[in-house]
Amino acid sequence: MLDTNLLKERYKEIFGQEAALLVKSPGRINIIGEHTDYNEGFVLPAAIDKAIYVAVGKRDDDLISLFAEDFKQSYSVKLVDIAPTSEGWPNYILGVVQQIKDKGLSIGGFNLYIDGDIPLGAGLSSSAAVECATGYALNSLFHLDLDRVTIAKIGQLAEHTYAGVMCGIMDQFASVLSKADHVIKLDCRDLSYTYVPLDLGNYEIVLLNTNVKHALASSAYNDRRNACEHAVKLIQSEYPEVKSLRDVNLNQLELYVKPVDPEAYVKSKYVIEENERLGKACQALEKGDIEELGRQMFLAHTAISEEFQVSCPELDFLVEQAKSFSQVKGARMMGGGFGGCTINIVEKGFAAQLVEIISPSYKAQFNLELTPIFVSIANGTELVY
Ligand code: GAF
Repeated sequence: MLDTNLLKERYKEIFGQEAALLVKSPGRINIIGEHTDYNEGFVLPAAIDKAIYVAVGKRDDDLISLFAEDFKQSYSVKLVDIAPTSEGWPNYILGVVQQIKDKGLSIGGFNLYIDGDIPLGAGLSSSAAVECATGYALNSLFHLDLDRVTIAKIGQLAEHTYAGVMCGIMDQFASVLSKADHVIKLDCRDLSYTYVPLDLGNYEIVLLNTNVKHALASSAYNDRRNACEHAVKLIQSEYPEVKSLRDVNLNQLELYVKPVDPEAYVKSKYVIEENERLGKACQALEKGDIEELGRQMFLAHTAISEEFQVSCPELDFLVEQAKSFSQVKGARMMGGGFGGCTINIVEKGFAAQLVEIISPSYKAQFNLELTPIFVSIANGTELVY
């Protein structure tokens, strides 16, 4: 948690005015269910106690003036002139402004200061947290009357249009709608959801950060989405009522996709089976059956690595190592893939030892540090003041 008084002071130093309000929007974990969201399947995410903080205040002119503490960089643009920028980080804010404009809602110039404690590039959805913190802050500042689900959708569209990643809704939804000590079982088809208590008994969640950031992750992500959509198109020629992989069964894949596009077949099969694994894992969690929950997570990793192919040697190594400890009940790569963290279900008190044992061989093999990240499960976006 960042010192919010310090954030207030920094805002004042930079913009020469008091911030009108400060909003906090968290990063997320996901227990199981990757690359299922944009296929109208299920996900099981939860917000964590690491967040993006956004302080805002109105201006008298029509300028948007931004400052990012992480990069010690500012960026200004007139409200009428906003467009994607090669600067990178402002896109997550400007994309949200664009969506608000596109809805015909009226906003004016504003100052926005941004800081956070979500490790960047670790697959914990810092970009979604930026979008959601911005959406929530502008909603409050300009009295736009947007509900939480709409703020999440605005964040997702900002990612599509200004960051070029055709993501699903999971990250933004988790950032805005999470509830402490619960995971969200979210149906990405109609956005209906239930909160499931995250009670792991004698176990806890430990993230292991590979410290790998894959440069091509966004294009590979979009490729996977295209492969899934191609499979749907092939099936639609026989079954026009099919809308997404959610409506497809393995038999249809086998008949209409496998012979034409074997790669789309394997990837789509992964998605269908991942939804099934999520169902089993969620039931296990509700029954307190941590063994079964962990088993589904290990199976999910093998499938996403071998079939969906968005893992990397570093993630595979960490999951393989985790399997050799009876104190680790489950592990898998988390998020979009190609780097970031594994999520591990570890016996309480064992995490430090686990990291101590794995770190030297990880370093020897990949010349990278292994960083454990301990998280607790937090509420979604909130107004700090
Ligand atoms: C990224 C995306 F942003 C999510 O929408 C989701 O698809 C995830 O990768 C994979 O499950 O975090």
